Amino acid sequence: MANTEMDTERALRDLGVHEDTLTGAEKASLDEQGFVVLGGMFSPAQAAAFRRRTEELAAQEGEEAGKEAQQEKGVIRLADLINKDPIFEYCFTHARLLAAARRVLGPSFRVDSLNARFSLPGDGHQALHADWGSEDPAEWEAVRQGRYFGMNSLWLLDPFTPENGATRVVPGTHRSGGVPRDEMADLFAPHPRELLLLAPAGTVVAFNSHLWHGGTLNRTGDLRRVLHMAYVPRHRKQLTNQRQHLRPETSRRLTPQMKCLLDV
Ligand SMILES: O=C(O)CCC(=O)C(=O)O
Repeated sequence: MANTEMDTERALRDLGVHEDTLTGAEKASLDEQGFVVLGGMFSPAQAAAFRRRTEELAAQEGEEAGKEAQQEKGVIRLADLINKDPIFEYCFTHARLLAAARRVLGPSFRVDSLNARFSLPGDGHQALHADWGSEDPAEWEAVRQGRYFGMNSLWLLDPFTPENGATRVVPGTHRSGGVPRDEMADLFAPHPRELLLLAPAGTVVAFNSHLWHGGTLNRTGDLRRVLHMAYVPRHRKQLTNQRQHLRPETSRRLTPQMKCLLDV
């Protein structure tokens, strides 16, 4: 059987995803708030290894860093991490994150992209936004009915503090079927219902791509580093076309389950 034909449910089962992989409270948080905070997802040693490797890549890629997907002023972005080191396989195969993706997207989804975003000191504030938009009113109606088109996650390589540019979220807005512009003249201003995600390194925050959110200003003298691990329904376009980007050395090391998740 070609790897792309492996049933996603089978791949998820093989990777340890079960009905009770997330607790009832975690599922309810994803459903109602649009995000869930998953503590202790990776160890301090793994956080240090992710920081080391992403910093090496940022130094190697220089001005080109992030170009495959997106660049942003005042921020270091890296893209296509899956092809840049086996260390990142851990991120797209983690059973608890996959269980969250299945909760939001149903059983048939694939990897969208794995990127990094480092807010530089004195920068990183973003407009409030969702990670999805469409010109098609029928798709907006689908969202209002609870059919979602993406799930993203923040992998905290540094703790999120009130000072270092923690991500802000507006709980429940994934269900609004609207955009921040409906409620705000200035998208960079605070939203009255926003909260800052404050958590230690090693935490992963999984969130519905329709949730209004954004990076905030890093007021410290240090980088604020996260990975963004995202999934989309299987029939939707990937931010990083995994078949086009797949390197021979990546292909050689991937298991059938990983190939299924990447859809390569
Ligand atoms: O890195 C963050 O804090 C959030 C980034 C984000 O929302 C984005 O780049 O779309």
